[in-house]
Amino acid sequence: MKWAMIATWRMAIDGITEGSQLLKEGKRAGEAVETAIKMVEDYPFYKSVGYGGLPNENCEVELDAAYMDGDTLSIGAIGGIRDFKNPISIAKKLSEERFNCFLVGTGAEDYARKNGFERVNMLTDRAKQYYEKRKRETIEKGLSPYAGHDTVGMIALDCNKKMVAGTSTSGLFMKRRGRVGDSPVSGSGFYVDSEVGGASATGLGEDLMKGCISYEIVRLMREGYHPQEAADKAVSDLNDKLTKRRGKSGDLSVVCLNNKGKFGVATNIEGFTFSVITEEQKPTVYLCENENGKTTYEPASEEWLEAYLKRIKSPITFD
Ligand code: SD4
Repeated sequence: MKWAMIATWRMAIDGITEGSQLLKEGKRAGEAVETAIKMVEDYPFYKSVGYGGLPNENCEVELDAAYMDGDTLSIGAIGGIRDFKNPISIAKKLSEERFNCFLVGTGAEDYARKNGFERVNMLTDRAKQYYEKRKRETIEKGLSPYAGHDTVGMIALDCNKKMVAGTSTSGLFMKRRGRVGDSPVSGSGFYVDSEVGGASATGLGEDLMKGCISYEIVRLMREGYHPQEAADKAVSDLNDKLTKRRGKSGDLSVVCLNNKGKFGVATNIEGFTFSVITEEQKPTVYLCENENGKTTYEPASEEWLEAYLKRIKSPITFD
């Protein structure tokens, strides 16, 4: 196995298909991850990443992203950045810094401006409509504002055996201003070490961070666990721990890849999907199920994929 890419959710499939072209040409994992995540960030109908991402409770889009190089262990991350087009590229650039490589809010924006990153209003009319709708529902029906969230988290392995991880998200819909989740936090939203493998998470950041879940998966793989066993163990251990000590666990879903190109996934929810491509496997979206701490998955059907596209583009209705 020479190269591979895996990412959370269906939304990453076009990105990893494009990114894998670069890997096939012998390009680096970092370029593949940046290219792939930028595609997710730029697509206006993915409402939890980049342009079109859902706003915070003040109707401001605040974005988190991270990039990690599995050879050098360099990390770049940003939290709560507003109105820059491609958070993943800013995070990648920050990973070149010896100091000050994790910046938040106005500091991250100053850095992005000074380094020539493109400024764009990231709030779309559609995201604003979702906001108005949710605000009304929250007031009228008492719904929890914290619903709807999906981070793109990705791991790539290139032909030089280099591994890279990247994440990008608008975080929780209706989050407090300044709230940062797990996605830009090393060990929680992502971790990668080319000597072992990498992992990335999606779900409720507040709970994913309680278990440093991505680091835990890489640690288990280093101990000899197959990626699938490592993913299942990390998710079910954290799920059980949170349930025992706090009465419940939030959504926890992960993808991981080792440096041999073998992957694993795990989830404690219904409906988790992931996208994968390897030298031996064409780009595929899988739907996951979890029973008694074991995750299984099967390829999404054509009907499912069509219904997905229809759903994400359908008009927002107010009842
Ligand atoms: C966060 N983990 O900000 C992110 C959101 C997410 O699927 O991944 N949702 O907490």
